[in-house]
Amino acid sequence: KASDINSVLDYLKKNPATPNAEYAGVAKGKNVFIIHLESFQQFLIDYKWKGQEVTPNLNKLYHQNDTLSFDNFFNQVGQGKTADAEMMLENSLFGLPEGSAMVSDGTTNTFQAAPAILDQNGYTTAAFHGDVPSFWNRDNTYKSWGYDYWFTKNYFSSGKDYNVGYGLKDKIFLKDSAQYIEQLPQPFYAKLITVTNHYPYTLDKQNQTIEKTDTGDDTVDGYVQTARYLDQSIGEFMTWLKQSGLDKKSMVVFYGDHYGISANHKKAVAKLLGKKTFNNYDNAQFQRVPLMIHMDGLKGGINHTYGGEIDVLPTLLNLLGVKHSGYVQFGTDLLSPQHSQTVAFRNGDFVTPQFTKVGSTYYDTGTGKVIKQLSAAQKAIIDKATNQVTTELSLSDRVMNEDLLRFYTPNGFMKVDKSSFSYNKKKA
Ligand code: GP9
Ligand code: MN
Repeated sequence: KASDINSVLDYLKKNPATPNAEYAGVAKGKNVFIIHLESFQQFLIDYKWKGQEVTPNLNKLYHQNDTLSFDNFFNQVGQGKTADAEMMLENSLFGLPEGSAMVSDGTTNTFQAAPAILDQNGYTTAAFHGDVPSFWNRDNTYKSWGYDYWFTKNYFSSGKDYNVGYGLKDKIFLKDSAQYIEQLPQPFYAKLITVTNHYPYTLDKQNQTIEKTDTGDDTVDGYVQTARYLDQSIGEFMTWLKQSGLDKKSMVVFYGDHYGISANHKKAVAKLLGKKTFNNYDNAQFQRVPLMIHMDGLKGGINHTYGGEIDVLPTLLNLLGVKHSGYVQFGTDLLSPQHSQTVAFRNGDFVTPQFTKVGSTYYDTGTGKVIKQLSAAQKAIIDKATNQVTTELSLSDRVMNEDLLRFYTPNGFMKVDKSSFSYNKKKA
């Protein structure tokens, strides 16, 4: 019922984080690119195999002065994988404990998502993906989120060997997307969802430019090859961006959506990382994914703040100078001095700069040692973090399950009219 949103609003009001003032509006009016790096984990950054960097283009971006890079940024997805990442990135709402919220609620729920917010701030909004429009119910969800355009499969070239795994190969996909992007009225918000670096990490011979790793685990060893391919596609994309002149007028955000190698492959991962073992603590740390915000003139550097996918939207809105106080967002600006560094995983585990919780075990995040006996002071900190994590997950679940945003429209926001969007276009 309508009043149920009040407990959510009360909680958010009592736990504010004032956005960083120095960075407020530094990207005002810029085009925004959201580049979804499929299954891309942070450990790949600067990772070398056979003496070669696996991802030289992303490494370069990571270290550039005008890139704000985060090295303690975690994926927080559940079963919804890519869909959960998208939900968090563009709504600052968590995915659900089971299934995918985009599938169960994307069609019917009311949202106050990034595309709608930016559309109402003068932006054109478009999403791009080289797969069918309906995967993860995107074709319906994106209407609820207010995307003006949804470019998929039928908009792009096709041919023998153009596809691998879940869709169009990234290089073709990004190249084909460019011709549409150049026609978008500016400023635009464009999300590009890559797919080649997806399990089971297969790639045609002519695109393999680095050897497979040698862990002997078939589902792991192709990962560096598809990651290298994705990296090259990003390199080509950045070259285009420069040639088109859009680099001067745009902010480009890169993020990894979730792990590429699951905890089922402990032995192989230990080998990749040059470690003897790989335990639950290591696996929690292994959930780091890239978040890099690149823009001409941006005061960048490697930022060590702990945060996760839930925090991206408030961070970006602050950079864009778009007001978002009063919005139902469970994350906070990563650059805010009051940003909470407790990173929730979907199952209630969490990581903070001090502690890592996996099930009923607590580790020292710095050393990886199990804390056998919690001191009173440690217990107090952990109880507080646990409370925060369970409260935020359950409040977010209520918003999703009970469609609570239909009862609340933030000041200055106009409810999205889903029926005004139609993404149908058949190949001529
Ligand atoms: C498919 C793709 C994959 O369209 O985005 O989703 P995932 O399997 O990573 O959740
Ligand atoms: Mn994914």
